[in-house]
Amino acid sequence: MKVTFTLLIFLFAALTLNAENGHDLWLRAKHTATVNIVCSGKSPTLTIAKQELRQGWQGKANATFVLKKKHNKLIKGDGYRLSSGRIEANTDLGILYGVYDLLRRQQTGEAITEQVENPSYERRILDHWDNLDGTIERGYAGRSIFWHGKDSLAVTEKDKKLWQEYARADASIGINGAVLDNVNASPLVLTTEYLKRVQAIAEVLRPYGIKTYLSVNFASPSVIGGLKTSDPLDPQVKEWWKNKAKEIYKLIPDFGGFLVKANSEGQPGPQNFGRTHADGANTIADAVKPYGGIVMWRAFVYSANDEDRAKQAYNEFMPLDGKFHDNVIIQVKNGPIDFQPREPFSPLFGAMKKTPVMPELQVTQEYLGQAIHLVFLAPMWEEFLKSDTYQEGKGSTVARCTDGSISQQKHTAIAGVANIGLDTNWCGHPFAQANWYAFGRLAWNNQLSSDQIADEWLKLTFKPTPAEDKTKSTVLPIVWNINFLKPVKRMMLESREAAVNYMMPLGLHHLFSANEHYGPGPWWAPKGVRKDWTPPYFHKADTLGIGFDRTEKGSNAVSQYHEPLRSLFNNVNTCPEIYLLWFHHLPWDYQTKGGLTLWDDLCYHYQGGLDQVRSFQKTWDKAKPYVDKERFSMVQKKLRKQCVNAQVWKDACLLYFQQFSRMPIPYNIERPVHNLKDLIENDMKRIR
Ligand code: BDP
Repeated sequence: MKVTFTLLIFLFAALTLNAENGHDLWLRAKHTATVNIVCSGKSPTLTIAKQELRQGWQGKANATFVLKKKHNKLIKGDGYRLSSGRIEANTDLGILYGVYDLLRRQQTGEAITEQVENPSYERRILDHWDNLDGTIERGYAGRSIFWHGKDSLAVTEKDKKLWQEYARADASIGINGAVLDNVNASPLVLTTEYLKRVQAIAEVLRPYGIKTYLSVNFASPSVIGGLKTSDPLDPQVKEWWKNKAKEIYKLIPDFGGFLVKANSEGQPGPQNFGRTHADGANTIADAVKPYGGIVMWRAFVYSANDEDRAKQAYNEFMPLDGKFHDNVIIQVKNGPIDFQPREPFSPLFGAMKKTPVMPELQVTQEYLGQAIHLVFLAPMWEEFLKSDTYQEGKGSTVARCTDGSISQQKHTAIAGVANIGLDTNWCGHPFAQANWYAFGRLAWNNQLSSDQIADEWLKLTFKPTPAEDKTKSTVLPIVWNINFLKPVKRMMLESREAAVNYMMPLGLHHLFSANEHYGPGPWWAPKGVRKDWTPPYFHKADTLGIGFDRTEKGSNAVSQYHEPLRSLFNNVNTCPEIYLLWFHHLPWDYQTKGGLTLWDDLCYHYQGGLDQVRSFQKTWDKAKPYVDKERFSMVQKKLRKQCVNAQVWKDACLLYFQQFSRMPIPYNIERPVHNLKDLIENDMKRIR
């Protein structure tokens, strides 16, 4: 009996050993050939570079490859020059990045021509919204990899192993910074016991070129420092920040700096003391300046007043342009509201001319199906980065307004809110890993296309067929099965538009129920909740029509955009239809470009989104022969749920809006399968 039991355990262990759990991300062990590395330098980073090259080499067997630190004017920051036999860089980290690029090219079959690769942004940062108790705000992949609560501040070997794997994954795609705690920051993170843990994390991240940053609570001087005030102009407060910075830099000499959410959603800030955002940012920035640190000051601010929420950040920050010290960067979310499935770019991009501005993207899919829906975000970020602000004439894209190509900037940066947790596969959904990957790749090169990123990720993440021949000394050329690659890539590239279609097409936004931001709740407006947190504030549906009037006749948010955008958005005939109901309140029978009524067009979009998800299910089922069974079935299950959800979204929105439009759902569209009353009641139950 005992023997059989042991045997069973053994068999189980043997089976699970080979089970694909997704933990290896896009960094999979592969068959390699030997390579002779010539590298005279020595450093922890170079040791990693050599080891990676040895472990991952897919070129000719016994080839010689040179890694060389050499000053080259064409190479910027941690950029590098790559050729078939050599990587040159100004820094050790540049060499490591070159190695990862080379290995990626070898594995995906991309050409290795002689080229210089420079990063678009100096700082490429993941913001972890991790709380010190181990929970993660808007995290959908388990608890924090950094924090486990006050009673487990001691650093374990397990912690360190995971941090190292995390650092390696980040470095392999060019990420060079991590904010370790939530923007809704606990003052405790600045106490010595927590800083010690930050130090330990920084030590593991350092050889991979990743700097640590912290989100800080503006009231820290009074809350943990015992001061009477946190007024940024108070000499004692200034002194407190200086001493705190000194303490941090002693522990972490390469500490990156602070991220601050101030006077936003109830967080304390300089306005509590009658001071401006600039006063607040400058005091903290001065404290880290002697050590080369920066302050990323968030522009995500809005109050519950009568002003259109979409206008408030611009109104508050534009008058402060030029008043920030030179190590402050204003961190602005891609859109003027809040990481919606689709928003036009925030008008602050390009408009602040004397202050550097950095984009904040959200990798975690708070508003895009969380870790359940398959939504590849690169197309959304590409759309954003390529948006023309016209601030300095045609071609002033958001990318160029933020990466220093339009105006000289001392610092450039981009941040992404991470989707990483303790789940074995890091991100919850196997395809959510692609969003982490895409963020890193775009931060490195903001001109990359979504197509290329999806292509790379698929090739690195799933095994090629046919299998490699392990008996040969040279690695066989990899042949990608087009029956897998093409349709799955197409699914990824369509997935964001699909989500827009079944959630909030034609410029609709923020139709989510409650604070979960997952399911639909166009009706959701409980008593006592701030108006600008409820969907009716955003869709403004009534019997006359639907949409938020942001034209000159409405909130005039259009005026915050540079011409010709201002006029383009203001005029319903020229406003791009993807932003139609973002900028206009229109009658239900308004004729859209395709000659449909607005109501019919909405119906077709919702149905279209649902149909797209169904087609993704088919695509994925057909991919079965090419994918390991674990990830295959996980994605299959999640797609089923996504499909059920898309149906709920369609039914909820159409049945709710139909009460106002009083028009029939076109007869060639599937009938709803839910009742509005049930949807609303279930929604309310779930919230309670
Ligand atoms: C919203 C999130 C909230 C964040 C906030 C922020 O719902 O949890 O704290 O943004 O970015 O998207 O500060």
